[in-house]
Amino acid sequence: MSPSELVLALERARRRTEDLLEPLSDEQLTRQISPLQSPLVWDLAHIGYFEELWLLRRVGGRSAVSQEYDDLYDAFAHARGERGRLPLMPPEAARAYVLEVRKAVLGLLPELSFNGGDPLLEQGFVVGMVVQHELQHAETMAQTLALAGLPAPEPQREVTASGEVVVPGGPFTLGSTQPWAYDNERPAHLVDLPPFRIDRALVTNGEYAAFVEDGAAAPSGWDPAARPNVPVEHVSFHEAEAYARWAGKRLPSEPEWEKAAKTVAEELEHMSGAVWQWTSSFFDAYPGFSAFPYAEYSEAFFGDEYRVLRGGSWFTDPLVARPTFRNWDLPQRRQIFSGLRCARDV
Ligand code: AVJ
Ligand code: FE
Repeated sequence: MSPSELVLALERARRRTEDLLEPLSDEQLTRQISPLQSPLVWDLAHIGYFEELWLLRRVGGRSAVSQEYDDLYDAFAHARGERGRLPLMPPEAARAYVLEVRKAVLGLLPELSFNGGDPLLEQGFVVGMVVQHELQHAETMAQTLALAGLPAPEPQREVTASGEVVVPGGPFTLGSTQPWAYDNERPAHLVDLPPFRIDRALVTNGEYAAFVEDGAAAPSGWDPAARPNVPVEHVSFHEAEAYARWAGKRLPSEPEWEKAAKTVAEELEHMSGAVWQWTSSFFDAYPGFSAFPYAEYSEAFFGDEYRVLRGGSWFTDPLVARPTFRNWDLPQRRQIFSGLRCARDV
């Protein structure tokens, strides 16, 4: 990526943040809308804080704008549901802060060398990390708005495909070697899978309605009368797994999902751009993993608590929604834009 492409990526992420927040009142920005989500003004200032920390302080060697931000805007210092009680910057100050940081970053970028052997800078990695961080928080804010009953407009995405694709057995490369891939996508390595079948289509509201009528709980905020041919959204891992079992199928494992995305993508509908797709896999390290550049992005969440989602939602930016990108959440969570695609053994 050239320096001007880095600037364009930073600006694209910022536009998505601003598009979401611009119409909102100070009350909407500062309110603790849900215990599962931060107040929106926290996400905004945290976006600026992350950019300041990595680009201005770590890379640029600048001193901190405010020592207090290391506590207030560190994601590990306070639970999401408690952030509304912190002495956060009010919206106007948060807007001024993110703008101040961005102006300094745009001044710094031309001074940096992106091919001088520093792994943080190599091919713009740290800028890509800041861009993807902002885009991911924009999606988190879109989830918060949906919980507040102020959802961002979703594009139409009717399910039209049906049937299954057989993915032949054999080895494929799991993971990424791309310069902006996260540590959890590395190292790329060969995985040998037995053959499996995967559905061409996502599970729709109409299909899920039949499962609900059969006695299952309805996803929160889910309107069975609305758009039966649209992918079901806001289902938890437990619900997704139960649906697949009820349908005589199962969830794909994470390697199965990625193998399908890398080998039969053109036969499958909505691999990204509709809903995140639950897999049966726990979020864990690939063999040979090493945390880079900080353990709190991925490593802190490895283990048997979090399940992996793949693909990307209608909100997810293409800079994030690559076939190797790994998302994760707790199995009971359904505030994310999550649905499912079924698989089964051959
Ligand atoms: C990858 C979406 C699970 O939101 O917790 C944002 C992304 N990491 N700031 C999250 C993230 C640090 C992360 N997810
Ligand atoms: Fe963050």
